Amino acid sequence: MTRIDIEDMRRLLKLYFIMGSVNCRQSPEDTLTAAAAGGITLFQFREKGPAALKGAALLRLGQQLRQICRAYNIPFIVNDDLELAAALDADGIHVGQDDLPARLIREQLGEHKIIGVSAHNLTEARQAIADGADYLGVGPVYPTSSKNDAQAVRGTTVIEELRRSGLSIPVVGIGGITLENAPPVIRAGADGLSIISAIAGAEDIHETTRRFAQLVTAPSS
Ligand code: TZP
Ligand code: MG
Repeated sequence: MTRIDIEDMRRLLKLYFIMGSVNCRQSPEDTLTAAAAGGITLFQFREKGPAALKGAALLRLGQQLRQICRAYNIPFIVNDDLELAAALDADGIHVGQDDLPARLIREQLGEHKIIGVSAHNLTEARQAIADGADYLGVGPVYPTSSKNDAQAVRGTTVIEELRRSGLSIPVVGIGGITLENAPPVIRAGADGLSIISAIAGAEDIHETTRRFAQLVTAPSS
């Protein structure tokens, strides 16, 4: 099997929902179901932090979320953990700069799995591309409280810089993105939005997701 097509990857990134149990106000299953019905295009299971599930409970939740993604035909990405990704038959994995290099993951997973890498500058972006990343997560665009060790806020400058430098790899903006501040992220050259709290913490997840979906498909965005 071959690498994901670059235009298919761009489409999947349009509304990329990320979460784990700690991010949810309702049950993770209900949260994901509402977001899936509202129009997310990709999902990442990111179970992090001191209260994160482990062992059998982690696997059980992963299996349930995996199943919801299957039902809605939404590809399922696992954050960091190759073993968990394999156990859940994930469609791909997302890694940060402190995780296993994308090159080694590509060697292990083969061509057909999606590999995403977090990049904070042009150097990291070029390295990830050379290593075989299918997409980059670039941020934090805005202040975020969903990641303890987040790097400095970049605004949209890194995304603009990547595009100015001629890098055409699919890019998703991440960090503090809301319905109000999302449009500049797309205008800067991102293919989509990556969101935790504005969806997982929303009063009405389905409606909020629907609005995000409208925003990323609107001709003016
Ligand atoms: N990486 C950079 S910022 C961030 C991650 C995982 C957290 C994004 O969460 P939120 O709640 O959408 O700001
Ligand atoms: Mg990581």
